Parts: sequence; structure tokens; C-alpha cells
Amino acid sequence: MGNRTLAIIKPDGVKKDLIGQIITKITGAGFKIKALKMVKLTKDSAGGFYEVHKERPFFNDLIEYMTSGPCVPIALEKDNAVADFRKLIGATDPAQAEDGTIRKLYAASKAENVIHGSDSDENAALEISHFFPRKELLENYNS
Ligand code: FUP
Repeated sequence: MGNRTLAIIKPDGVKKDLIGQIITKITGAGFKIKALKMVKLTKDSAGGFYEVHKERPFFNDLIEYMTSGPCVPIALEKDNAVADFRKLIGATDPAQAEDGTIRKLYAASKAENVIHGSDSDENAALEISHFFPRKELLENYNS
């Protein structure tokens, strides 16, 4: 069981001024913030991040959305981070998400669902390194 995951407050979350409320939910659930920044993704960066979905019919819309404004990637630490974070954010489609989850509270649709969470320990490591250089992160993890 790993102890790291990557969250991204997606462009709709930033546009709706939800950064503060979402971070309060995350830290209130026991996650420690290890790295955080605000970035506007390029098409290449968003395409690389969502490489697994490149054959899916929603891929182009997903890239348009993820590059439509700044987003906030956050490296998080907690025991059982991946599973606990996915429970906190809820199902991909907010209509299916449990009450109290971040997507149920704030997301408009399956396509614009406010927040990302890694789906495995392996992807968490890859996704964290997509946004945060290893040297910078190691310093944060050791402090
Ligand atoms: P999740 O792991 O819950 O973030 O969901 P997926 O990895 O399956 O999907 C990644 C993103 O692709 C979603 F957050 C939004 C987008 N997506 C759609 O737009 N339509 C779909 O049917 C599925 C995913």
C-alpha cells in the first residue's frame, strides 16, 4: 500500500474559485500537502498526462478542457493515499458520486468534474513526476 497520490484541481475548479474549499476538504481528510503549484497546461503536457485515454472518443474535449485555464496539481501523502483519495473525490460522474464527496459537492458533469486523483500507486508516482521534479519533491518529503 503506497502513501502518495496526485490530485489536480482542474480548470473548472479554479474558475469557480473552489481552490480553498477543495484544499480544506483534502487536508481535513488527513492528507499532507507535499508539493503544489498553479499551471496552465500545454496541449502536449495534457496529452502526455492523459496518454491512456488517447483513443477514447472524449479525448479531444478532455484536452481542450484541461488546457482551458490554469489548474492546481498537488502531491499528497497519507497512508493508503490512492484509495482514500478516490473515496474522498467520488465517482467520475458526479451524478453517481456519494454524498459529501468533492465531485458530488462541486462538479458539473462527468467531463468537467473538478478534480483528478491517481488510480494506482504506479500511476501516482508517474503523475507526481509529471509535475514535480524529483529533487524538489524529495526535499519536501524529508521535511
Ligand atoms: P477518473 O479516474 O475518475 O478521473 O476517470 P477517468 O480516468 O476514467 O477519466 C479521466 C477524465 O476523462 C475524467 F475526469 C473526465 C474525462 N472523461 C470524460 O470526459 N468522459 C468519460 O466518459 C470518461 C472520462
